[in-house]
Amino acid sequence: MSGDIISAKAPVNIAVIKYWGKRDEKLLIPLNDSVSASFDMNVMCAKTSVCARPDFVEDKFWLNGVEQSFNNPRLINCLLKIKNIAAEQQSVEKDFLKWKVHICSENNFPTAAGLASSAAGYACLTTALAQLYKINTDLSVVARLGSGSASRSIYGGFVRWYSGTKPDGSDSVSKQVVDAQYWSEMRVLILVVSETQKHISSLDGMKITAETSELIKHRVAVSVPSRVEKMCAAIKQKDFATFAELTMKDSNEFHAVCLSAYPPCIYLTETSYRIIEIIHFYNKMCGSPKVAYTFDAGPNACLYLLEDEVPRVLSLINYFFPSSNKDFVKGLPCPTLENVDFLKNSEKDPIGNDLLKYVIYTKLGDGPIILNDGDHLLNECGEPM
Ligand code: 2P0
Repeated sequence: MSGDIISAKAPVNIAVIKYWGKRDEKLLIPLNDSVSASFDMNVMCAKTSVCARPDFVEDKFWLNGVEQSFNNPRLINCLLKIKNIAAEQQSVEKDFLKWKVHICSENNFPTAAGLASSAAGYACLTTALAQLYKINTDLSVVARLGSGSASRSIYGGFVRWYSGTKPDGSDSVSKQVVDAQYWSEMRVLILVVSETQKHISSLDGMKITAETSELIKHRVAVSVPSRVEKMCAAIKQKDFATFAELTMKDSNEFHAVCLSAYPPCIYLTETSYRIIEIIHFYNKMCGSPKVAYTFDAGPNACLYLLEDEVPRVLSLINYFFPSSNKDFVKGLPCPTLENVDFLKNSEKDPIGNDLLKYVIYTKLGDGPIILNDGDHLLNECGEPM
């Protein structure tokens, strides 16, 4: 057995039905089911290389070019789980399991953008390690041990993560609802807002909310179960109006629940609220929902819309949030913008200059893949390139 290097890449996902709250903090088992879409890896992805060798003296981990402590329980849990499965399945020789590993990961999108990188990162790490140790198992369960939302980045397209009922989390798995090609017109605009505020981490926010909020009980028992079923049906029927309404209602309820924690978890900013108003104004003008917003544990908006709406919605954003950034729209090629005469008659003024840093334009994409030789982040000695 040689010290082969295995490399993988995995997608970012943004939920349309949010995960918030754990029923097991160590096993990262959620209180409720959630639904997300995985995005095109050509625009945003995590990449990871792994290698095990007899001459490595310790386990090592580099993230975005900086060596990190390996003393991270989530990282260790993922690695141990994979080694235990490999031992059970006798997929590699016993000695191989004793060799130390080197792990090198990077994201191709700025962490400063405040976008969840742990989901793509742990899905990628799990995919690469599973290949290294030649195991055959449901990787959504292993990725979940690194970060809950990573469970969903194991698949492309729309994905449902089931909370499950078993205490050991073995039925808290993700499954694909439809692949990325099924609703190929779906597009995504991520509006990265300029102001940075120090906010509570998802880990702490979920804990405070689960412990102190009365509203989360209603969300978990009543709202989410029926909304998840309606959401999966809307996706399968490509019913955009229903999809959009459910997405916005779930985002709003999630932030209301966060605000009902004590002390409250405040993630939205003035700019976030202005975005919400603009989208409702636009949808009302169109006569039906054409764009859906959703916000994670931070102020950035993620807009879901169909391809033919992109030029008009980008024009709308340009009008309300004028930017001095020459590279304002990143990702997929920016379409020619449309004139905004429809806004000039509406007596709505621009909101303010440079309130958005930039916009990432992307679409749905496939699940993780193993990369070819020549695409590694580790050199032949198992050190970062
Ligand atoms: C989600 N978020 O469904 C929700 C919505 C943020 C808001 O999953 O502690 O990094 O690693 O399980 O997955 C972010 O939380 O938390 C998240 P852990 P995670 O995408």
